[in-house]
Amino acid sequence: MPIARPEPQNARVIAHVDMDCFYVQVEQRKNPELRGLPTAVVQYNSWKGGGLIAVGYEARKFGVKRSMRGDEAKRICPNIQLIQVPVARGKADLNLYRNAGSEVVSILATKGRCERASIDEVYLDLTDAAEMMLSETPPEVLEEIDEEVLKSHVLGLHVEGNEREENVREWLHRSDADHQDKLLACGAIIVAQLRMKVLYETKFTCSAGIAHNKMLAKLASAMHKPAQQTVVPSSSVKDLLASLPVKKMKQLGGKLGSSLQIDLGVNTVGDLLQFSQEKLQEHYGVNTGTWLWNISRGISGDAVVDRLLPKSHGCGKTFPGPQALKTIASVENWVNQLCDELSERIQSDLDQNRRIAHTLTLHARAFKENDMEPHRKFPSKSCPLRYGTSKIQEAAVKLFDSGLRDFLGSQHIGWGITSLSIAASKISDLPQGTCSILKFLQGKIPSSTSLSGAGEFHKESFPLSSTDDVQSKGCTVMDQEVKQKALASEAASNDIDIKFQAKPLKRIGSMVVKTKDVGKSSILKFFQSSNSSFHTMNQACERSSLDQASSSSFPECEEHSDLEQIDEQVGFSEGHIDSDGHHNQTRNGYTWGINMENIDPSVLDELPMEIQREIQEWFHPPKRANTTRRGSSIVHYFSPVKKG
Ligand code: TTP
Repeated sequence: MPIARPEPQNARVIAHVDMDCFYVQVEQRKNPELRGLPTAVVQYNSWKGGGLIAVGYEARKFGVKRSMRGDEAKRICPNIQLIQVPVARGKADLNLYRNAGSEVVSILATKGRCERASIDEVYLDLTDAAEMMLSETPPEVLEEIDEEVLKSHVLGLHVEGNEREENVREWLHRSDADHQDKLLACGAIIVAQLRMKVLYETKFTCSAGIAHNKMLAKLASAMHKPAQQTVVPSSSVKDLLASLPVKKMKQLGGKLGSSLQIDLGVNTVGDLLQFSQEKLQEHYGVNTGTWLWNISRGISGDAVVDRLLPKSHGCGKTFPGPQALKTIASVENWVNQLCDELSERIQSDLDQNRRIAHTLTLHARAFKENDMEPHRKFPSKSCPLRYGTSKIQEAAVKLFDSGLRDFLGSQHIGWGITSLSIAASKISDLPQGTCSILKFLQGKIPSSTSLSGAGEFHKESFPLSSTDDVQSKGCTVMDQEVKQKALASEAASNDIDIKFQAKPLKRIGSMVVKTKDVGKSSILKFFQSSNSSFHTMNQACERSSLDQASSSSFPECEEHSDLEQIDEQVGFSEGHIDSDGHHNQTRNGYTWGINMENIDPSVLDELPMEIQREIQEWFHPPKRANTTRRGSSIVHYFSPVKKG
């Protein structure tokens, strides 16, 4: 359910940055010979050439779309390069893409609060950076403005042919603009520089929207792709929303949007303006009614949450058509494999980021033969999560059994499973150091939701709940101290200085100078020099915002196997990453007078993993002292996920 939040009083600058055809770019960086060629990434399964999950812009010119299968794509674009997603455990292995996304996040996070919203998109709150720039080096005093900034699309700005860049320059320079627009102008400069930094350091292009809230920034980032940015001045909000079909607005793609169309005859977000707040509240309740009233005016107070790490971990697999699983044994086999992967990922999150997931959830899609109740869906089930692969497997199988019982009800008929996914959510930071043991022993880490729980899977102490019961708890924040150090060192190591503190004109200029060797500062030029086809895609492939505004679901994705898909089902917000962090345990010299031999190993086994590890370390200190942080750059948080 959307939540109505008033806009804060102070003007904000929010950016939404979205990578362009992300998996394709990752594959093209891995194999540069693919650059400039029509390319798509396909699911590994070979039926009709596999399902396309990412399509490069060169291929889009031929009409290739994500909903197609490889064979069809080949028919309309015979030269298309179809790259298979890496496979592990018989399913897509997205680590390559997750890690690539993390590289980008580590750069974007250097300029303000950063919320990683999915594998390839982030929100940035650039208010402070923009305010600082405005007070020290406002755009109106800049003599030289980077070409990438001048290429910005400013909604509502009258542009004709070659005058565009000149008009954008004037808009940026306006001394009579209101404070909000001046901040947005600063935001446009900062974002252009961040995008260029991303390009030069990772070789990936991205597109961005810059506005005064998340909702508008997200709409704008999709309006001009690839490798472009769009600014939404407040004066253009009304026009933007007037023509935006309700279904394209985030949160309105489903039942609420349909109800607006059918019950109120509303087709565009702007159409909502004709209804009073009271009327909307009458129809949809106070919260949703207020939210609708707000969004029709472009009001959205959602804050950018400081989150560089995923809110949950998930993995899944689909079994289309004849591949449907029809026996308990085959389901168990797949549940075990998914749990194996999930266990590895949450363990890695624990080791590297000191974070614990508390809830395990299983989702499935199923059908019944000769179904008398076709409306009944396989219910999602969740329970407290205990660490250790076998424990997770055991719990997940029980969740499945419980779901199947509910799904079949009293009917004794054949069934099939067409998709399975499991997720670990409600992730929180681990308490620091050995005090976690004390807290655990004092019951401060609630054992009912802890890593071990009471050991046995009793229905009373380990209740199965439907997913509706699982509340999204919002973000988990990275260890602040570690993060600040990382940010500080990241800032210190910036090749491109984008602080705008001293010698402002030169700084802008210096960036141009520093990037000269790859073409005069424009991201598109970067590609022109190495790849001519990228140039033309600029015009050919502009998409309307409408394409993207509701693109957070993965409808045709056979096995996106990550959280967009799972979170959709659980009702969580988007977000999935795997990132390295750092595990820096302090042992406060406790010995507790315990001899390891005196501890019953089975008791030890039942303790949470991190406590087991602490105890192990008292008795068997690691050979290499682990008291310093692993690397000082934020990039170290996102080094590749360790493989089993
Ligand atoms: P998107 O950001 O939706 O799309 P994109 O980056 O490929 O292209 P665009 O330039 O239009 O933004 O998705 C990011 C990646 O997520 C995409 O490259 C592949 C993956 N993905 C799936 O695996 N399945 C899906 O259904 C979708 C939508 C994306």
